Amino acid sequence: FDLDAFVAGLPKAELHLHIEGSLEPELMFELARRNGITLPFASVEAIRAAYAFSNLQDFLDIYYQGAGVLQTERDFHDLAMAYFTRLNADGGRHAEIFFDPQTHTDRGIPFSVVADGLLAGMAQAEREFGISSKLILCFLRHLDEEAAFATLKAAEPYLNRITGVGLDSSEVGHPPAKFERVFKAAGERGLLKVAHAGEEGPPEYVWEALDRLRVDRIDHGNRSLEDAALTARLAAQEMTLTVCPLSNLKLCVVNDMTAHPLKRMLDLGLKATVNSDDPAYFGGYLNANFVAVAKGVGLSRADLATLARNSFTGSFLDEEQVALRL
Ligand code: ES4
Ligand code: ZN
Repeated sequence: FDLDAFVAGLPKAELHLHIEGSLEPELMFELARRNGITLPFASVEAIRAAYAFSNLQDFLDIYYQGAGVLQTERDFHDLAMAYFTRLNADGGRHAEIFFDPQTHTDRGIPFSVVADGLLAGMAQAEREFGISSKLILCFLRHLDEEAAFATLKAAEPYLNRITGVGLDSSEVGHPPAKFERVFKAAGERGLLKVAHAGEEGPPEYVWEALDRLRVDRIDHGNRSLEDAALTARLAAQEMTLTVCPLSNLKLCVVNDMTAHPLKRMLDLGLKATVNSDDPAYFGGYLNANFVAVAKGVGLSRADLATLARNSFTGSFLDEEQVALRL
């Protein structure tokens, strides 16, 4: 069958997308020029050539550097619209977008500038493309619990427009339990909860995300497959995993796409979804991720339809909104 056309034709939602990771080198240059910032790269090609990573930290170092060009509300609005334009071209109907407020507030950009810009982009995407979206505030796990609490406080005026909290950045050495109290506080404020777990970290971090953070989804979750009791728990609970194939390849979480665990996840009855993570850095948006993993591990049309369906039933849309989009 025509894989590209089949994937393009599936209605899809994206559940694991860092908006700062959708900053393409072309827009990075434009924003640098607009804001009078000198980039340490001579050209778009030189930026792309620097995107060779051997692990998560290699990537994070360059990703936080790139985010430095984002200064104004308009910058965040433009960033969001550039992403939604790509999602629309891929047949995406809904997105739940991560943002990292600490990356910006720590360099003097107010929380309101970030949030107002992103929310304006989300409203425009709804008007122009009919794409719905939700915002998930991620805490940077390499920073301390106190900084996460300060971020939750800064978000207070926006909590009616923020759907949930997440946990991202350097995983190993920063277990979910470090953020147990701030996740509890977020839950008490009515926020849903997700956490990156089992990307580079061990299965124990996935157990902790479930039992101590009480998350509603697991982001990545790859290393869950090392623990049969854990995969049984995830399957029984119908826990959604937001899997990111091209990210896993670029960050050397898998050595080759033929070794990607997605097919095994589906065969174990896990509720997996396909997502792009940081598409500007990892070489492809939503459909490219579907196609790459489908070719790598040999997914059937039924598998692809299951993955696309899971992206809606695993989303934070209510049942009526899911039914309208399926
Ligand atoms: C991330 Cl791939 C990945 N893992 C953890 N944190 C992140 N932040 C942005 N992309
Ligand atoms: Zn991620």
